[in-house]
Amino acid sequence: MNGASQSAETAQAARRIMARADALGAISETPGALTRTHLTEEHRRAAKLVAGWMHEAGLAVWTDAAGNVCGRIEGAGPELPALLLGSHIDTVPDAGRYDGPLGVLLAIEVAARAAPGVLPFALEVVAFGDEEGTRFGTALSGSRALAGSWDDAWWDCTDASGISLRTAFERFGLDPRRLPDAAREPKDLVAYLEAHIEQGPFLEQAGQPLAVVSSIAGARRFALTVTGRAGHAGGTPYELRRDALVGASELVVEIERIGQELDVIATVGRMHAYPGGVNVIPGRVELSLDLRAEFDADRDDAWGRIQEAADQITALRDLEWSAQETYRADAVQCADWLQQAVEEGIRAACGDDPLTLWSRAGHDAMAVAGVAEVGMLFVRCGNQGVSHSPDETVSTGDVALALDAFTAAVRAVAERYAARS
Ligand code: HGY
Ligand code: MN
Ligand code: MN
Repeated sequence: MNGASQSAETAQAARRIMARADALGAISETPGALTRTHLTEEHRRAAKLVAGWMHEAGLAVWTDAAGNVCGRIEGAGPELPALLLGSHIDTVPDAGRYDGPLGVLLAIEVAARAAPGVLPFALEVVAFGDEEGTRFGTALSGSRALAGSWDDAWWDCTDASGISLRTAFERFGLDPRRLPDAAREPKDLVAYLEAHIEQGPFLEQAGQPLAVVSSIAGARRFALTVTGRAGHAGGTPYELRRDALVGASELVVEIERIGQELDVIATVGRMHAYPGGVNVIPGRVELSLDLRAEFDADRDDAWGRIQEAADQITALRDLEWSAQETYRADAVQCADWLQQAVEEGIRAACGDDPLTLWSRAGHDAMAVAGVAEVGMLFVRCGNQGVSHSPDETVSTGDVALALDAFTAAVRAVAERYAARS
């Protein structure tokens, strides 16, 4: 493993990473915006590009039974457990081009630097196909398959056009019956390291390029429904209205107030009023709720307060409300020894002591933690840390530092692992 001494090579590799992020960013199912979702033809094209780059880096490449693209170089002996590096290549709608792909591209460059037969473990790279869950609502499904925590209920999830995950799997050329083959054994994995953009403003505010990640916030997501009575916009006096949209709107503002009071991150990302006529009082509103916090207990306290608020608001307005939990992933701690290795890597690349941040965003590392210890490296986002937006940005200089830090972190993991063995 060569480190920061080859800054010319690092700078060239960083430019290659940025060019490849642009190439992936051009593969989209929505003209004029970047949207690339699970098991689409765009996913297939992106996976093919990534597989080719893994091959160029000298990795043996395959697609696992869940559609994740995988690559491997052997260590200093046959069939050694693998240190897994990776992230995802799917996106949210109208996404930025670095959320996910940057981690995959950094991992490929680190693997390309690792001479086969030298490390005390094999080195694997994985490009997960469904971290966001945009198409089927099945967040982390690719990494959950690898971790052996796949939920068979997902097979019947459908996309906006009614295609089930099962059908999409088969059309993609995958056999749902073989899905369990994607699961890895703990004995076959040393650990998992993921490099990812911060998706927040803290590194930019601190003037730092990289950070160690201490933990990943647990998230709970709900589909809420507020029900009133549809009516004529002209003929219905206020005192007879049971307006679901006004009630839902009052709840949305209260959700934000509770989140701020309890220091919990609460977001309503989607809200639809039905029947949707401009001259009809909405009789039903469906809205999403995404709740996260550094500690699960705080997140769950906020959910309790939000339920009380919904009861009060709907009672006063003669409305009803209901909730269905659609996603839950509890907070994950990054292993101390991996945090130390990432910290050592950042110090080797940047010189000074790095920041340590907890991740407000969810990551595949949350799922992989079910089968291996995990560590993460954050890379500064520009534009006040904006992400899940085409304004998402990173600098080539920070990517170069991230590559040297990630390389040195893998070397530090190898030293610690060899000392344990
Ligand atoms: O929602 C998240 O935090 C991640 O980007 N999927
Ligand atoms: Mn994301
Ligand atoms: Mn991501």
